[in-house]
Amino acid sequence: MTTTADYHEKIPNNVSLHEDRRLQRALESWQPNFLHWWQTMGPTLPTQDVYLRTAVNVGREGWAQFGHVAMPEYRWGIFLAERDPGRKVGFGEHEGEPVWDKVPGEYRAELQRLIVIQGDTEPASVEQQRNLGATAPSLYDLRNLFQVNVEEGRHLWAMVYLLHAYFGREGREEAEELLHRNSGSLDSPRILGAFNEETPDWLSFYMFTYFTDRDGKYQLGTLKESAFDPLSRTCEFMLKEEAHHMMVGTTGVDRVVQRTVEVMREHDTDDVAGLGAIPLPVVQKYLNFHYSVSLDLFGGETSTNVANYYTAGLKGRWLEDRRKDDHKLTSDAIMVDALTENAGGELAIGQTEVLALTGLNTDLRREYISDCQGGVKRWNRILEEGGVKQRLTLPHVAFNRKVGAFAGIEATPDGEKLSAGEWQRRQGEFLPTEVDKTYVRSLMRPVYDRGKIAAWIAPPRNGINGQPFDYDYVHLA
Ligand code: BYC
Repeated sequence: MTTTADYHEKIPNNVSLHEDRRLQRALESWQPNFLHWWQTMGPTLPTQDVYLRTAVNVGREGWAQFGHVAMPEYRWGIFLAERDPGRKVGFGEHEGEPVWDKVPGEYRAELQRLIVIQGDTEPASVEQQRNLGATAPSLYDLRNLFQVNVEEGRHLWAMVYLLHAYFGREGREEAEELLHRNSGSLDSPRILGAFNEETPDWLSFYMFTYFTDRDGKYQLGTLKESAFDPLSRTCEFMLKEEAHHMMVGTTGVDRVVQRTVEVMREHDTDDVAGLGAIPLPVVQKYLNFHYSVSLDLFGGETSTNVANYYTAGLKGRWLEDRRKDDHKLTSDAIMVDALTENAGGELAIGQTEVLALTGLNTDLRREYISDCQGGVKRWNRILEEGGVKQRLTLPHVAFNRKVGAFAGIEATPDGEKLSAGEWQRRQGEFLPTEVDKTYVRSLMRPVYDRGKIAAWIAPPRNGINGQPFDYDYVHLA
């Protein structure tokens, strides 16, 4: 069982931090460094307060308390989901054994690596989004941005807690490094590619929260299966918060598409660029970019790392307990995307059979892809209901990949292989060009009046926590 949350401590928590003075002191000495990082690398727009959801405990009542909060005073806490005392390892060679409360020595390096990679993404996204407040399309959107930011900060706390509590001096050093690497830095970048890309405008932000936060959902879903119980419980609780981030992305793109359709119909034209809306081909190019860099986040199609993680019980599959197999996969096979030789001896986009264990990144990426289809279906429904004939699509898995089987080739969004020269000539058809980005940025002017919205996006259908759209979600400084 978890203890009741202690919200009066310097670091709110439900892990009985006060019972371990050394750990408490170590985390309390990391806290000012975190706050310094937040002040220097976090949101740049000065605010008095923001209508935020704060987790004060993990139960039904506790994890979503709403109120106006001055952001630097947000109570970033450490909250793990309730412990299930009978929980057993669900897969791999330890299947059926009790889960672990401590880190087994033989898996220490691997677990630390997984936690560091997860932890590295959280502050990275805050850094990527730090300037967006200056161009928010409404107070509602501004509040959602800050909600996402403070919760990514809390997710960093979640990983830092694990590093401090279970990985000794090395863990403490890694926790420091999480504040020293920075998104896009040439000297010390963030670990994964997508987290070094810019998020310079709100269309990028919605695409990021739809596609890249959704990678978070799937990666956290596999770490929730972990035999290392504190990691599992942390991820379970993080997933609750993650749902809101994806809602921001899903409905954000909904609203962009909605507004574009309205302007297309009003003026009876597809060419809405001069009319203050975002043309559908530009939306498609942004989608192509964010989807393809997010596919890279799943690693290679085949990976011995992932096979080892699974066999050891460190990282499971998405919804492991619903899989109808032996949960060991030692004699199973899976088809994965690959470059194969065609009859003429040329490399072609194809598939190949590999051991199911080494294909686990592919298995997870496929779950993710089918989830992503849901958004495209939804956006296309808006197009259909608006009476326009264009449709959005997810590009082919080989398109614009920098990691895995297709990293060395170029392909169109339809999956047609291109030579390097053709790619150079044609990539502006598929990915946002400087002209597209400049146009989108030109639309990004802040709208900070209550109940008002920028002209390139439709208002949301619902406000936050039952409040109306014209609520005072943010008080600017
Ligand atoms: N960029 O064996 P492979 C989130 C490296 S998002 C750069 O295929 P593996 C969030 C890889 O490290 C979720 N490098 O990799 C979202 C390896 O290096 P080494 C984040 C990459 O281990 C929005 C080599 O290439 N959580 O929470 O099977 C906002 C060979 O690769 C990349 C996690 O990812 C890349 N994209 O799979 C806020 C969970 N991909 O060992 C938050 C933890 C691979 O040769 N991480 N490499 O030096 C993992 O599960 C795995 O490490 C990965 C990679 C899925 C990332």
